[in-house]
Amino acid sequence: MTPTITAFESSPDGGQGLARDMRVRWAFEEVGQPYDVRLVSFKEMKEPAHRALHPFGQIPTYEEGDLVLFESGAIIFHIAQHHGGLLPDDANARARAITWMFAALNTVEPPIVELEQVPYAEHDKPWYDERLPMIEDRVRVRLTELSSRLGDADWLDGAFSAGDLMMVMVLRRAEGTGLLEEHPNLLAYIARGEARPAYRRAFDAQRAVFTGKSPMRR
Ligand code: GTB
Repeated sequence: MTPTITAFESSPDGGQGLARDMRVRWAFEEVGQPYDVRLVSFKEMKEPAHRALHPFGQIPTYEEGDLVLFESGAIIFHIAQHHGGLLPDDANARARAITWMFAALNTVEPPIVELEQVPYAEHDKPWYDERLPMIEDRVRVRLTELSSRLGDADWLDGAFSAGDLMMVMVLRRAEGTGLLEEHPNLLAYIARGEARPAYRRAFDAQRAVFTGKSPMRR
């Protein structure tokens, strides 16, 4: 059965591939699993039919027969567990790749998302001028630590894995902050991810939604 995911009908990023359906699309492409996409508007996301799939009224969701999932991390973990290509066979290497998925989502992504949100959510607040550099420093610390661990390796732990897929997507959300440029190895790491054919196919598919050329628009 072909799984169906949800994505923004009109992504605020204008097709830059920053919304979280992109990482799920990339995972599908890496393992060679065809998928369908149901596009939802902001209004539809908050309606009962969508909330039955996603309690927080967000995208992405995943439907396959009776199974409904939400949370991009859980969806990608599910895909990786049921197909080869995203998690190593060796048990310890597999556990480490999963650890990197969690690290991307729980340790690296939160300060990056906060840095993205503070300028538009708090720019008119009296604390803004003090808070912004604090958040920037939090991101800087995490990027410095990650850069130090990656060193001159291609991927975080041996071969490319779901941990790298997640980390590359999380790092992409820091584009435009100027902070990634402090770490040429992280820029090269992102570029390696983006150069993968599976990434390109996923990117083009989400971009086609924005340009109105998607064959999967319903
Ligand atoms: N933890 C959840 C997951 O990983 O799946 C988070 C899901 C989530 O934040 N979904 C967002 C959403 O549905 C879209 S991806 N937002 C609508 C809402 O909450 O009402 C986040 C996102 C949105 C926009 C951009 N952008 O424009 O650059 C980037 C990322």
